[in-house]
Amino acid sequence: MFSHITEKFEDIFRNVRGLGKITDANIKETSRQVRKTLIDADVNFKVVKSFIAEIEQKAQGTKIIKSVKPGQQFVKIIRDELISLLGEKSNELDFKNCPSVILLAGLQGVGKTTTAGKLAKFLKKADNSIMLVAADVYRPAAIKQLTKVGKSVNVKVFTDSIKDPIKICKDAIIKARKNKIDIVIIDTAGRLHVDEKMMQEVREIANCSSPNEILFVADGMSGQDAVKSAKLFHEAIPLTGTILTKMDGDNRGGAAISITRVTGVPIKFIGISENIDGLEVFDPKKIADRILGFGDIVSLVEKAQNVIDKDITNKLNKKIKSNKFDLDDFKIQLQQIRKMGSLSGIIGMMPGINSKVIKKMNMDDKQIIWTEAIINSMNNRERKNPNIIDGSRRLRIAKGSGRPVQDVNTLLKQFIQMKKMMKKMKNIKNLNFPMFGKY
Ligand SMILES: Nc1nc2c(ncn2[C@@H]2O[C@H](COP(=O)(O)OP(=O)(O)OP(=O)(O)O)[C@@H](O)[C@H]2O)c(=O)[nH]1
Ligand SMILES: [Mg+2]
Repeated sequence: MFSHITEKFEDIFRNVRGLGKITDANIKETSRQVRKTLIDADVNFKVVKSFIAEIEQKAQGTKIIKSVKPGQQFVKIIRDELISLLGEKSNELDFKNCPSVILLAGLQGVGKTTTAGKLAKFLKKADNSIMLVAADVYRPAAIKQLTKVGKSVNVKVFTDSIKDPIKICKDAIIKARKNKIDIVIIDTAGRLHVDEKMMQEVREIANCSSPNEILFVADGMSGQDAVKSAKLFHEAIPLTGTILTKMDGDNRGGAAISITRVTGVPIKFIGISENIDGLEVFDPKKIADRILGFGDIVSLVEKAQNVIDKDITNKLNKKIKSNKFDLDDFKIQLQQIRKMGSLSGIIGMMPGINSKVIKKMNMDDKQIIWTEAIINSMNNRERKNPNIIDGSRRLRIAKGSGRPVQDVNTLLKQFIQMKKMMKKMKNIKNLNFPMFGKY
């Protein structure tokens, strides 16, 4: 997420932090670099203009204040302004009614149906009863897709084969009310463009379902197109928020940075993977810190808490303490890490880790898969007792996994080192993340 823009900001801040004095010349130079970085990130030009004007004016104001570290002050100005641009604080969903209705709308393929499932899972955590409503009656497989999504999160899905989304929504809400459902999430059909037909349909669905939230789902990868469509949509039907999906991709950040200022509508969530857990509450402070390369340990811990299975972790901890941790356990541990998303994404959230360092570390997610393949090629005895893996066994394992013998050697060497380390750490409370390195 945001790797390119983060790298640029890290370079800018390296110079700014060292400034002993804020002068007209270095204000000008810094804002020139910030402007270029934002433009390259596909941020809306008007947003860039007002951002630059704001930081220049505030930096001018600090010229006269005697500060111990003027450079740091300048960094703070940029951070504060970015937080303000992103909307200042998280915006919660409105749940006043019973049932509360969330209407999801957006263009084709942006991730509405996936997001409906993610939202259901997210809201279920707070003990809400949820109903998903399949109001996309046009795409042949749409109802099936939502049904599957609902099953995966164990949430009821209201479907009907009639081709009338308005009636479907009306009936769904009547049923939800009868069954005392807390939250109804309506998945609507996507269109190629924001056109009158789409608007009309969403308007009618909104009229009949009185949603507490109308959320525009937009593809974060599509940059200013996402911003434009959200703006057009909001002009026709007032939105209560946006959700930017696919933020895990190679994202320049332009949509996330511009959309709130351009539309006046807050971003409420971001989609950060294809998985059903891949939804994050949008927090301007956290995102600003990620964009600027300050890391985001809070999100990392939250993410770990969400996806890492406590029972498994406890079992592994016990094994470590009794020195019984073997390669099978190691494989389970790798699978847990893999659930958290891409390795570079995880490492990127750690404060103080420079994005260039991440690139250099060559954090290839394939390495985890390869390691699993190597472990899979071992037999039970070998996994329980790696000491018996001699030269010919190594050759067999390498062949079986399709990896060079060198990789098998490295894995075994690192596993032995890790076991030694575990032996030394007698009082481990929680398993952290050993073995991030390259095997
Ligand atoms: N990487 C990534 N992929 C996502 C995310 N959200 C959705 N997708 C993928 O985007 C594709 C389209 O998702 P859908 O949920 O079917 O999109 P939709 O808006 O319902 O599509 P239509 O109903 O056809 O308009 C799927 O392959 C999803 O897995 C995300 O946050 N990250
Ligand atoms: Mg859909």
